[in-house]
Amino acid sequence: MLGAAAIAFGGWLSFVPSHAPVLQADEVDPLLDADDDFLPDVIEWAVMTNAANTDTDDDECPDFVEVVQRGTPRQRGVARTLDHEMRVVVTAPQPGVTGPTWLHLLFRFVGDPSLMTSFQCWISLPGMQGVRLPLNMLGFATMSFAERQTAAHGLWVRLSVPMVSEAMLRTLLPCTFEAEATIGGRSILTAVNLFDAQGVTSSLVPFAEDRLAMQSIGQLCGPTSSGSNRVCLLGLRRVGSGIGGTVFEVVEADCEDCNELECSPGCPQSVGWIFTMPGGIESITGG
Ligand SMILES: [Ca+2]
Ligand SMILES: [Ca+2]
Repeated sequence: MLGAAAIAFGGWLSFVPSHAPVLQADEVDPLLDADDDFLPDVIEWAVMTNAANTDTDDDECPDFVEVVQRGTPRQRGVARTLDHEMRVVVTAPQPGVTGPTWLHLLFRFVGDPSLMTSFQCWISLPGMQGVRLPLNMLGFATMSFAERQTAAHGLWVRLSVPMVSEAMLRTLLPCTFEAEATIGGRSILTAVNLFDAQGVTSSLVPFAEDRLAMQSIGQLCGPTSSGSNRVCLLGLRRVGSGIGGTVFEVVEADCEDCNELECSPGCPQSVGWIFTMPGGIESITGG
């Protein structure tokens, strides 16, 4: 049974399901949320929060809020203003595990979801600048919907949509998933750039004030691993802009131990790398 928020989305999302997904008893829930903080484990991997801690940096601002605000949930800091928020995240299963990639749309509403008066989500490719490819080219099936009303942090909504396998998604790389909405008069653009980083499908994730991390979208080892992850923290310099977005050069790349849940994928040699970011860096960091 879908809630009022899903009904409100019906006018904007063409892939609203007619029924909830059904899992077999012996299947592992691909959207398992071990710490019940409203972020499935697969998302926590991709955005580098701790799947066993609802507040990774222990600053009393929940992981979900910091993630949907496109903030830095691994760095303690002052919480951003309470406002409508939206973020898009793409995840993949562990390497070698059969299953779809997922597109996740995270929302935080301050008030009724009907405040959302426009919504669009599309894919951009560097070779087709300015063209918005429809999402249904990636074969959406039944999606998952969840909502949680909180006392202090608004109404949280998550739409998770299974897509093609990671192998098929890789044929599109590099690509960008973008979502644009107007909620309560606030215009929000959020994007996730996907790259092939030394054979690993990765995206750029806010990490610190002036650093983005290159993080794999699929969990590279099991959650019980005691290994640690080395991610590449990138310093970027804007070098231009065009119809396809803002062009950045990687001017610094530091290998850093990052997430207690992860193991080492190696660090890409990234300095000098130039790429285009549709929507600009604000689409990733929230401004
Ligand atoms: Ca979680
Ligand atoms: Ca926090």
